[in-house]
Amino acid sequence: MIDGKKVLFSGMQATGTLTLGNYLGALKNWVALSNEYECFYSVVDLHSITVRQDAGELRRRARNLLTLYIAAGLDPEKNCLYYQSHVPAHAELAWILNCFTYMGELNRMTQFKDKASKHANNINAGLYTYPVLMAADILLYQADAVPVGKDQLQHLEITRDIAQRFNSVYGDVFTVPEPFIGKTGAKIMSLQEPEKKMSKSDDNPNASIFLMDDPDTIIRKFKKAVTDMEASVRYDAVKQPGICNLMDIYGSCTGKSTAEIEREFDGKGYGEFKLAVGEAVVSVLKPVQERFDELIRDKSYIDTMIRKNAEKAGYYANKTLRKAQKKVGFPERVRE
Ligand code: ATP
Ligand code: LTN
Repeated sequence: MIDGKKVLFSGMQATGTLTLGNYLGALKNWVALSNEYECFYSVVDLHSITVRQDAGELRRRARNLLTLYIAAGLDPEKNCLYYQSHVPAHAELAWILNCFTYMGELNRMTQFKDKASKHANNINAGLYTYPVLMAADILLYQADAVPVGKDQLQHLEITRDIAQRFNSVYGDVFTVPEPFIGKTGAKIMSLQEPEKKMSKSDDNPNASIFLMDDPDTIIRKFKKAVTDMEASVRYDAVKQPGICNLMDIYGSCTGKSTAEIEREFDGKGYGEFKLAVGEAVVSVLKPVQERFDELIRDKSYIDTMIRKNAEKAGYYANKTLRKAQKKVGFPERVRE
């Protein structure tokens, strides 16, 4: 608890251009939850270097991502928006937690298996212990809730196991966090292969909608989206995975339920439906894009918020870090 409010932590990597999946599955929920909780939202740049990055490009993307957090509606006065690399406690706690995590647990992580097969020439130890760093992120702030898309549930589960293991040895050091999955948009699928999740790192640009795509591009990509054989807008995950995905996107952008969408497009063709989905997405993304364009020019505003929020994050993170260090037996620092 901070000032009587429950704590919420989440983070994103600046390893590509954000997709509609990141927005509907994560960022949109972050904004919705930001009044109710004391929120920490990080740009997790330590995680990003588990795959090779161009340094200048990573720096540029990380700044864009922090700016996008604000553009999407997160007030940096109320929410702590910061770079993970500005708070060394993340790496320090991760080391301690590494010593409370079993290789057997890490071997089961599906994201590791996916990324290892994609980057077969660079299966580094950081990629392997990625979930431990993620556990450190969350536990440092004593987070009660962690809003993520479904793909991150396994990492939340291991975070809870590590916290419980540490607590069972040393008493109540860490809050055991709960995942928070939004009702809609939890897993937005690729527009070209609806059995795969929409991903920043997909090689086919038509598979993903990027947050900065202009309206014409968005409409064009939806027109090209893979649909099914049934020729009706009906929610049937087995027969119509493509249409279900488009219905999820439409529902998430308009707030309409599946039944309402089926009624709205009863007797209408895929073409009309796809256009409506495209238009709904354009109207959700346009205000975010406009605000981003304004903010990115205001260098001193962004710099000030980066400095202030890194201090705030550091304050809370260090409190927990000191507690954990003391428990495992590191000596107190002698002050003059
Ligand atoms: P990559 O595709 O490069 O592995 P990513 O798109 O999964 O990256 P992350 O930074 O790992 O991006 O994820 C940021 C947040 O967005 C996480 O909470 C994740 O669960 C969520 N998310 C990512 N893709 C989707 C998706 N297709 N649908 C819903 N949520 C998603
Ligand atoms: N692993 C996450 C990003 C991430 C995260 C976190 C999410 C790093 N640390 C802490 C929630 C809480 C991802 O790949 N989406």
